[in-house]
Amino acid sequence: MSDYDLVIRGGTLASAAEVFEADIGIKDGVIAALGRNLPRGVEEIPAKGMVVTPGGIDSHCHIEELGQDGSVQEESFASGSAAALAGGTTSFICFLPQWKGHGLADSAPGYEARAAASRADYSFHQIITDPTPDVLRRELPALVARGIRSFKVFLTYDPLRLTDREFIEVLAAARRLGAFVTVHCENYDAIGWRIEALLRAGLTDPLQHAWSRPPVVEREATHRAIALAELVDQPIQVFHVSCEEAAAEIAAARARGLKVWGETCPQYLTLSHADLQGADFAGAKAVCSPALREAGENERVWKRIQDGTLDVVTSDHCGFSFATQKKVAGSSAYGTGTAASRPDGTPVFNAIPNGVPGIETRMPVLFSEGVSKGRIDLPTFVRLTSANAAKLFGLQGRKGSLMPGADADLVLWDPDAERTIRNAALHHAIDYTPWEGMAVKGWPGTTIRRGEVAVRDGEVLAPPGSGRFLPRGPYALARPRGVVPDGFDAASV
Ligand code: DUC
Ligand code: ZN
Ligand code: ZN
Repeated sequence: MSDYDLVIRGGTLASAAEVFEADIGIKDGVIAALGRNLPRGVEEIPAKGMVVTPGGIDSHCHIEELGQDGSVQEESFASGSAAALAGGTTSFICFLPQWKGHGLADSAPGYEARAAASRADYSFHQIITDPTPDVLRRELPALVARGIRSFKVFLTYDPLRLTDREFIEVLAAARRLGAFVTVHCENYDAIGWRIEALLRAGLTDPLQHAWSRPPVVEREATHRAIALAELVDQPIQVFHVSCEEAAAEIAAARARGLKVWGETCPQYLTLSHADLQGADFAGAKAVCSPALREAGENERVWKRIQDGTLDVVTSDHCGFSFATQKKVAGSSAYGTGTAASRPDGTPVFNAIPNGVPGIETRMPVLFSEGVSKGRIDLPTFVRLTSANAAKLFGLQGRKGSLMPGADADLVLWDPDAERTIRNAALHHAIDYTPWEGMAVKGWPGTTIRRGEVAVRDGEVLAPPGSGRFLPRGPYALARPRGVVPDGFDAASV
């Protein structure tokens, strides 16, 4: 009888630390051995000339979220996870909504059951919009006990944002529970003030979305989030850093020894104000928050990847189809909530739902723009797309690793494959991609999830419901430093 169910033979393996030639032996869904000339497996996949990386972890994506107004995001767990796997992502962390005025348990009923349709493995960050004493003292401990060990808070968006006091209460609850906090950093009042002035001036195009929330708005909120996390002594990750000004705040905090991390997304590495313009309202396709910046900013964000300040790249996949949502006045939690339309029926900039679809293109765009163009090496690519997310969110050892004992989540890349990104070939439910027509070098041909071939030559084989929920237990990185002002630990009383 063979030692292995599957052997990936002769690939160039890229881990978070090194690149080396070896076979991978897989047994019962986990990596059993790495080495040269492993004995034959029941199944064999030749990988000579291929680069083999851990399967991606997309630790920030919005899938099938249920709005308080009864709306359901178009991207379902079945379609979003097909897209994830086709792009090399084998696990993702999406969001459990909390509706304002509701507890956690009675928000978005049935959401976890919907997630069970996923083809990729998955976990949740709990969004907290209404941190009542019952949520903080009763519901959050129960949630953490179920393995949902990270929270997301917004410092902007009307139905979602927390005041500073509420944010502090969430940080303190996370500290007591050994949970991790992720933060959307933009200044709510500053954005509101700019929006009103832009509308008064008759400036309503998609580009004005960026004008309504310039980098200083993100920098201020990033600084404040870090300061409040320091006050409470709670580790945080700043989500979707779009500009040098915000990244510099994170670098300064890390230099002082604070437990602060920064994430960015392919849109902030490749797109700019130019993408917010164009005929037929095309700029709406690139409306997301934080907003895209002026062209030179992309390279400054790359520099913050290269110096390690930004150490995770996620998609922030948040799909709204162009024809049915972006182009039509309506309201979304991810907008400023007004539904005003212009004479031609297109919405004013602040009524365009915020978000871009990118769960499938995240890894190929980063591989091409990063590895193939020489901006980053393969181990950095692995850290950015899986290994660091595993560390930050309590999945280390299980996911994002090529070490024996880890789940056999693997991607076989043809590093020389040249493709043009076309929405028609993607698997998501959204009617466009902001990377339409982009030429990329390097493509994920085969994706293996827990030892099974989930995607072969672009064909998704993993059925809906084959993904597993990933409960997350306590881990060192989420522990506080033990440094509080005046030695008084206000969170513990
Ligand atoms: N930003 C987006 O663009 N969409 C979803 C949420 C967010 O913060
Ligand atoms: Zn956000
Ligand atoms: Zn998001």
